[in-house]
Amino acid sequence: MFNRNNKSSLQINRRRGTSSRGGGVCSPFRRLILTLLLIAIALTSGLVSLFVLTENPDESQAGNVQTLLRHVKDRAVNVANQARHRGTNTAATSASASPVDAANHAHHPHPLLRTTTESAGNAADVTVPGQVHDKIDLGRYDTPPTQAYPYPLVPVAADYNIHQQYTVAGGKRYTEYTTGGTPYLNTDSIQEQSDHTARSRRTFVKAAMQHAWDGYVKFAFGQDEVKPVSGTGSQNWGGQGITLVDSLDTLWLMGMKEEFWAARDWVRDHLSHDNVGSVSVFETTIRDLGGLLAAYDWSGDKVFLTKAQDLGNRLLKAFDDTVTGIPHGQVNLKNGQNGNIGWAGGNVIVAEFGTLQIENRYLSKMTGQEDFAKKTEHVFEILNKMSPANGLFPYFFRNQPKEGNMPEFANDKLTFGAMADSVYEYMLKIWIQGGKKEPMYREMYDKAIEGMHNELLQTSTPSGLTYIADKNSGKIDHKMDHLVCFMGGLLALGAYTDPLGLESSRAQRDLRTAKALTYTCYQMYARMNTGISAEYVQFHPGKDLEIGRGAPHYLLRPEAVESFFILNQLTGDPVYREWGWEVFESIEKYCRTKYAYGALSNVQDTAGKPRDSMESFFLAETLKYLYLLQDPDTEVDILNKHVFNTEAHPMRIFPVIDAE
Ligand code: DMJ
Repeated sequence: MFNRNNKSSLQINRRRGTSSRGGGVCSPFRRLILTLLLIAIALTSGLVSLFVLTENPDESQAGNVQTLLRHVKDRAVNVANQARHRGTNTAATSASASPVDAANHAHHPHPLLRTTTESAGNAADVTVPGQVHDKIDLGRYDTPPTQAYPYPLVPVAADYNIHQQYTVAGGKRYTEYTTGGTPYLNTDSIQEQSDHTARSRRTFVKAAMQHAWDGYVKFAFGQDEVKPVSGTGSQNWGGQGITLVDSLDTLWLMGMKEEFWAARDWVRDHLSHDNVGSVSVFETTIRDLGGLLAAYDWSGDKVFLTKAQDLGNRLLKAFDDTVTGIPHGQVNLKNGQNGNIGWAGGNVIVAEFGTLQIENRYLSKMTGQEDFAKKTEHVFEILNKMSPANGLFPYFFRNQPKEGNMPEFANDKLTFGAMADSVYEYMLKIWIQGGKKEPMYREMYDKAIEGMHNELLQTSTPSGLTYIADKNSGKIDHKMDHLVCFMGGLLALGAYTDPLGLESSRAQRDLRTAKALTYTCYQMYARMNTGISAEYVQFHPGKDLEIGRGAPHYLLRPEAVESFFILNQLTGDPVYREWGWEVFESIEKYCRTKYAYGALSNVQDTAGKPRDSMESFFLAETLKYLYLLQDPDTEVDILNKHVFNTEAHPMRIFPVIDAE
């Protein structure tokens, strides 16, 4: 018990320069005995640890043993010094006097001395650089969850009619995920239930693909898009068969092989870029070139590679006549003429010229033609030279400056949404594609993510939703595009591949942001009447998120379900499958048409009819991610084997290609 007398003796001791609470002043003799005792304890425990380490047959530990010996010695000296200076504070001092403790508080402790109960904060100090993480025990990285996963995981009956039966509840479901923690234990039995449920759900996603594909085949086979309401075709991409090429690997991954080979025959016999006029270099690269390359990577059919090489050479003309090495935004596939987009004020867009590299590097790797890789990699060398202190790039560049041969920034708008998004994605993914051997890309990524945390990351009120705002001329704009929702998945992938290790404070920060942001994206769906997200949302104090002005539409975009898939594959948390299933049910209910699926004009209008348009990325990305999310048996492995381009086309990474 703390009483008046204790208090006064504490005060007295402090005045006399000691920190002892109850013992009074020590005699010199007692102090000497205590000092000797402490040195003996420290040396004994040091020798025990040394014995344990030298028993380890691993020769590489020798240097670490020496380090440990140094720690033991230093610690013993410290303990003696502390005892000399502090008098009788024996209990507290001896409790922290072992060399194990000393090593845990040192800057680079021996990995053998790591404990399993370290918090995220001090875990940074025990990182082993270059560590590879396969499966992660979530409980180690957050406050360890104790509660079993509480939501029912029920398989869907084969005769379930989503279109008729689903009613979206609306609202703030799963709030315990708001801050990016790990609220529940994922046990073997929960995993089994989730997988079992997923296997029944994936058949419905595949049926959705079948429905959309059938409509395309029936009304628009070989054309760019099918109009899902009127059942007609359209050549709005210059006649590149964009839906067909963009869908190839989705057909493959869903096991729709007959449809895949029929589409391959069309590519072989009819796909030609001879008469395609001016196109977007970015869109054609990510959809058409990326689609062909992934189809080649999965099937091994050379038809796709030959067509891809021809297309790649036409696209390279975008690099002609530019002194900076930054390509033009548009190129005519027929005659090679190039130019920048008028509506961008004659500028080029960082998300466009910064999102060509995965495809072109793969093309070089498979054909041996080096200029695809060289020209597109050079773009990143320039970006690296121009990189601002915070690693964040404004989205407009002048690739034809009035003087000199360096590009210039043409505005000061920062965003992880439209016009900048995928340049950050490619910083990380190019590094992964190359086997993590080109540090410049990873460093650019880490710098940008640091900048994002410092300058753009926000929290809403009242719910505390995490979002990445835009910044215009130094001023925060509290909005977030649906496009930004890819960042949840990207941040998680960055954390799991962090060279500092997943346990480092940087990776833990990024993983937490990844999960929190993905919850916000889920809320962008859950809070709407249709259960579907708007194109962008705005955040207002006290009101969380509202539909952005003039943006109540949904274009069948994939970014939120992309993050659900990545987070589920990396963390194993079944919650992402639940969210993905809700989104899928909403799409079935509100976007399905007689012939395919259509965009929505207003996500709050439950009586609204889908529009007569379906972008190819709905088949290439949205349905693919929804399917993979519910496919426990997929061969896709984003941690060890594959990299997805920004249009969801997975290709093997280079070390895997080299090994096979
Ligand atoms: C797709 O073409 C790609 O995902 C791109 O990176 C962003 N926009 C669309 C999907 O929304």
